[in-house]
Amino acid sequence: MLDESIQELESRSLARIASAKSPEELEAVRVDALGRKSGLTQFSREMGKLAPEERSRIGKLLNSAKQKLEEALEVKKQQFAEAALRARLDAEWVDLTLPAPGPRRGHLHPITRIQRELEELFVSLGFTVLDGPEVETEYYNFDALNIPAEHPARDMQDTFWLDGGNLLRTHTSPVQVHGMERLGPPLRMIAPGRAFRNESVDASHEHTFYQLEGMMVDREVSVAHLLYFMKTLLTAIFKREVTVRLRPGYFPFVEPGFELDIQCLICGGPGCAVCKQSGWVELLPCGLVNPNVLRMSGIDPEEWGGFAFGLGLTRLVMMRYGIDDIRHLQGGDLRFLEQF
Ligand code: FA5
Repeated sequence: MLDESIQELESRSLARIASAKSPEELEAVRVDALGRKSGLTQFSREMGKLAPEERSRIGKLLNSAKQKLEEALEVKKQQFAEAALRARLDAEWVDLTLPAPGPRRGHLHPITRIQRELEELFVSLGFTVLDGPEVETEYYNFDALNIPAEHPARDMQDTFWLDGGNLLRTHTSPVQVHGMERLGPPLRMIAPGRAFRNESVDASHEHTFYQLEGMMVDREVSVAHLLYFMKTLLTAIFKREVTVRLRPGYFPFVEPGFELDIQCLICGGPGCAVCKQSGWVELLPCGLVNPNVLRMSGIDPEEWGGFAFGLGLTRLVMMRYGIDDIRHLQGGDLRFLEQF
């Protein structure tokens, strides 16, 4: 009776071991066959009831069954371990002869790139690149540009005022004044940099954006000079024909003043969020320097004349790359920046 039960348990367990599909299944067989509560352990408890010669025979049978099961379990366990190792080696295979991937390189921000292109262009035309403070006094941002206190033009640019009466410059035009004061005529300068306005943000307006100021002061400067430089600038950046329109524009520091608009390159003309459905984008206000401005910076307007322009650099970058929302540019999202 007991012999048969032992043999039956042995062959059943061997079959289960052979067909086990996972280490967990194997462990379940081990517990059933050799564990404290089941299988062979049960039988060895019953041995006490047997006659001595029977006891030794059944004892040998039990030992041999136990040994065979332990061996079979061990062999199967090894097979699982080897299979796991093989799978890992396959998955984590590394070709040490492959060249290492290069280091991840950063690159220039599109605004910086266009700014540098423009700096190179203007330097080649005899202009000096100037830098100016972002925190300005009222005098440089407004008064010296012919915009005295109470002048309605102050409301054209919503200002971030700072404690103590200073402000974040609303445009790069104050650098014209620093340039005239420091260098005097004749003068050819550009000043790229940030401007700040306390206005609501949309697809084409940021509170912080880039402008590039330009100024030329010399004898006999005319609108023809101004237009020549504006055309040279746009051709250099777009490297193709772009449609522009010139219309009168009012800025207290130029007379006459113009707005140079570019046909929207995002929609091509029919209208979109960037051009506010108008088909045109304000890009390059400009004009001949108002004699008052020259005078205030110590330059005699009887002897000298000049032109000035205030390029919307951020908008130019949008047009050049077809960026349909200004907020992408300073949003800090690398997925956007990696496209350039
Ligand atoms: C000025 O800031 C004048 N200082 C420009 C100027 C200089 C005129 C010299 C004449 C002579 P305006 O406020 O229009 O002008 O701004 C100039 C350009 O900056 C705009 O055409 C536009 O392209 C850009 N700009 C203005 N406000 C924003 C804004 N909130 N976000 C992005 N770009 C802006």
